[in-house]
Amino acid sequence: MFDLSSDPHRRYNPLTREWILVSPQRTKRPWLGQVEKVAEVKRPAYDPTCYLCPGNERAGGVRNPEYTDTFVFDNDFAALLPDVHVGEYRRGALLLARSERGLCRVVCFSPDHSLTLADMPEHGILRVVDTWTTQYAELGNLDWINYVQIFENKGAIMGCSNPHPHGQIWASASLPQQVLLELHAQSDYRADKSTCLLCDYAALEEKEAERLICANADWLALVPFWATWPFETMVLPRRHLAALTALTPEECASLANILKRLTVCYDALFQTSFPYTMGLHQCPTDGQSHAAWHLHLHFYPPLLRSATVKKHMVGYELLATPQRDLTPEAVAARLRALTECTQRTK
Ligand code: H2U
Ligand code: ZN
Repeated sequence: MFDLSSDPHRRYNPLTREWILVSPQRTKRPWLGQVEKVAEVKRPAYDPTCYLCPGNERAGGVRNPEYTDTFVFDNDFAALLPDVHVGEYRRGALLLARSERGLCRVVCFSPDHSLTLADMPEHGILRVVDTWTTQYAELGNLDWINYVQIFENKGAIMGCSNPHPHGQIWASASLPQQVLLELHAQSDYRADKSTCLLCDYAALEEKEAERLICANADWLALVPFWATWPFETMVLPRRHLAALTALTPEECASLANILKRLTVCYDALFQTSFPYTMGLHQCPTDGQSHAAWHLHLHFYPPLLRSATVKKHMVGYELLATPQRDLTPEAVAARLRALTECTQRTK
């Protein structure tokens, strides 16, 4: 009898239409690598050398205001620029390049240098959600911006340059690769079944319960059946909606609640400030209706078995297909147990 918890198998990701390899039998193999305990230094609430703290000078000489809430500014080293030479480079069927326009911003989540999202009170996280919403609306309303990517890189291991709580926004004229994959998959699913892919998926996961981590009246946090990263999760609204701008004030507050619970449980997993890349997948802002689009958030954490041992996407994974040993069900059970613990100690 084929058993997902012990037999090697492939799983299908219906959002990107990619496959991953799952090898649960390998979790029994001995581990000879090192596991180190990391000493976490308590950071001050204000760091005079931090370029994101209120009142400090950034590279290029601009000084941050004495902000007391969230704070957004144009990235001084933007990857995308609004004014570019427009053009195309083409050599036969093989060499193709196109100019790209865009805007990049940095979002400080709090003036307090010592915090992370997990440390912030729910009302503070709600201010971050509100800021994301305003930014998505403002950037998305520019007629030449067709997609707004909001994300956070957390932890030095993820390439984050500064521990001050902050995220980024990259808004572009083109629809990026991952977004196009998800857009086509969601649109085709709707055309085929007349229902929404992620509405159907949320209902299924709620019924099966095996991969759920935590939930509230409006949101589910779960380990996707097709998760690639060991502790990857997804946050889904129960209601079919395309972007933060469609949320009610209650749904904004309950999103803050789910983000708090998920990030606290992540920190509890390896007793470390848990690194990740997280981001919102919202509807493209290209003026089309995209009725099939269902807002969701992805968390892609790099850690595998401790605060220092990370998962490497190498070898077979680069050349063939991503692979994981721990099953999404086993991971969900661990994270769920931790949310229960952290709830109890609250
Ligand atoms: P990361 O920590 O995820 O690298 O984000 C910080 C961003 O802040 C990064 O994109 C920008 C960098 O370009 N930055 C400024 O805009 N001004 C500065 O003075 C330093 C860093
Ligand atoms: Zn700071």
